[in-house]
Amino acid sequence: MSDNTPDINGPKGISRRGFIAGTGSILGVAALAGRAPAAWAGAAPAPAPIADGARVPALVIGTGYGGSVAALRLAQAGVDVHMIEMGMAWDTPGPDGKIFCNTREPDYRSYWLRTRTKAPLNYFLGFPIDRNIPRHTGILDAEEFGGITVYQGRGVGGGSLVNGGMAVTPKRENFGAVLPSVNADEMYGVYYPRANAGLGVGTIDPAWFDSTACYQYARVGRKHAQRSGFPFVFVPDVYDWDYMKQEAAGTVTRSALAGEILYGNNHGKKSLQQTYLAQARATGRVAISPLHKVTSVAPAAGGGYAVVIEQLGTTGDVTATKTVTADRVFFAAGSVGTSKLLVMLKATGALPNLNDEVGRGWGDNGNVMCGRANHMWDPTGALQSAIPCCGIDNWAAGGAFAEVAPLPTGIETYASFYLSITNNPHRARFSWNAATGKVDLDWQASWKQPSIDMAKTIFDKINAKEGTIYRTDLFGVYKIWGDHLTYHPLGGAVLNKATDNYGRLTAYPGLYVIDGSLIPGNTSVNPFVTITALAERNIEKIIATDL
Ligand code: FAE
Repeated sequence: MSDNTPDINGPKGISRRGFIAGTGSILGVAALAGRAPAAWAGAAPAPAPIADGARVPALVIGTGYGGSVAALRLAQAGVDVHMIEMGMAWDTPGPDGKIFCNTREPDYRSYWLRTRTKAPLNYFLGFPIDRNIPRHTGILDAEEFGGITVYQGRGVGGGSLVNGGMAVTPKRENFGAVLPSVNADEMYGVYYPRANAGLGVGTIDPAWFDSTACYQYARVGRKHAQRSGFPFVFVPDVYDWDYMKQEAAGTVTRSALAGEILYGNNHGKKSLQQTYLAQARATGRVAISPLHKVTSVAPAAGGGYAVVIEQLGTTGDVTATKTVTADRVFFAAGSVGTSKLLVMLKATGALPNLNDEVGRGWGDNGNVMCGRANHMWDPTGALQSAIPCCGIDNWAAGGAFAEVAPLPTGIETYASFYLSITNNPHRARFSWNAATGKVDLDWQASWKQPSIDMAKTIFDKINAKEGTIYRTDLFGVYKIWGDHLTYHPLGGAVLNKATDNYGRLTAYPGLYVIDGSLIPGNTSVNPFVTITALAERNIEKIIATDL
């Protein structure tokens, strides 16, 4: 078993205070499997989740990057923290002995409360590949708004459970546009290095890259980029590169090389469960309630904030409603989760004094996908590591940074596949819809056109040079662009606009935002290192001045 095997709640690791405080995920999987999961046999009973009527010094909504940084640093400063997470704990094997299911065989674990998968790449050779699944509190949420589907991770670890682990620090010359009100010297001198260290970021061994079969697709991507004169860059990742070498050598259980990624990696990836959250656990001051969803935050009569929480069963049913009181509340529910909560709380009168910037400034990080059809003499390989390791940088000249992404189908496809991050200027707004009782997002499908145009500055040129064409069979019947989605929601509670310059919701002392909703729509590269670094910066200030 690798060092990276999730052991977050193993018998040896349970702290006296209890780290994972929920049991719903365990019961749900046991019910489906028809037997008690092996990992829990002989383990100490799971501690009770947060109790109705509890009072806590700090409550963190969400267990993604922002929430994990906040919890760790608060705990290290001596503050007891309770984290509330709507998704499952992801610490218990299913009937197949694995915690996470494979991208090629999505099952009940794959999607958040859907009866049919909604794969980002939903066609192959022109045929739809989605399939029916049991409704379950699965790991990947494909949340649909009018003009865009937003993919997000659900569970203890947030997006780190489902993402590719690409850990990219933006180029310094681009930072002024990413976070205009933040001191770049401090970020590049202190907080980016701190975030990269905390996340366990590393880069592929270039010699191994040049020789391993599993990155043939990336070498083809490099060759094509360079022949068209584009800068090719290696991209750091949190995957354990030594573990991947052993996967290729056949000495350990395969994860990246077995197509695991979108619905979780059983080995090799250092998700937040292995990094920030493991460190938080070690303090003995952090508890987590999985399958608990925050639905309201409002000033409490005796000071602090009353937080209403729904406890969920694994079919999404509400099994209990609790009200707890927190001296401080950190909104870390992700760009969409935090924005939806704040917009709803302002509109419905729970937090009426939130300012009018709340809900604004949301962007998709300019995400757009496409594939290219290579010649038969240019195969990309049947064995493809699911973890991307390189990109094509045309940001300055064309407004696009393209990940050379895998198509880990297990067969030779002769396809090159890319996720581009582009400098799309459009920003959307979340607003409360009283008629439906839901929060809407006014993103328009047509707003992806600038992203397509920017991505074309790379791929039209490569196609012309190579004598190749776009694939038209990956997103529908004769559809070139995957322009219906984003993996990188950002904004909705923008720093220095909806909050002060450190994430404080100033109308309500003790309320903070500390996740991707602070970033105004684009980071020029993959976002989680910037989300982590900004959280490190902000929590340091908050601990120094507010506690
Ligand atoms: P996030 O990680 O989304 O955490 C928010 C947490 O809050 C989630 O666990 C939610 O379940 C939970 N939550 C939401 N609402 C509530 C509520 N009301 N009550 C309780 N809990 C709640 O937020 N980024 C990269 O930099 N590199 C990559 O390679 C990369 N690949 C990606 C691939 C995929 C398929 C996806 C979906 C995303 C990818 N991302 C990648 C994006 C990255 O995961 C994302 O920017 C971060 O996870 C956002 O971090 P936050 O802390 O903002």
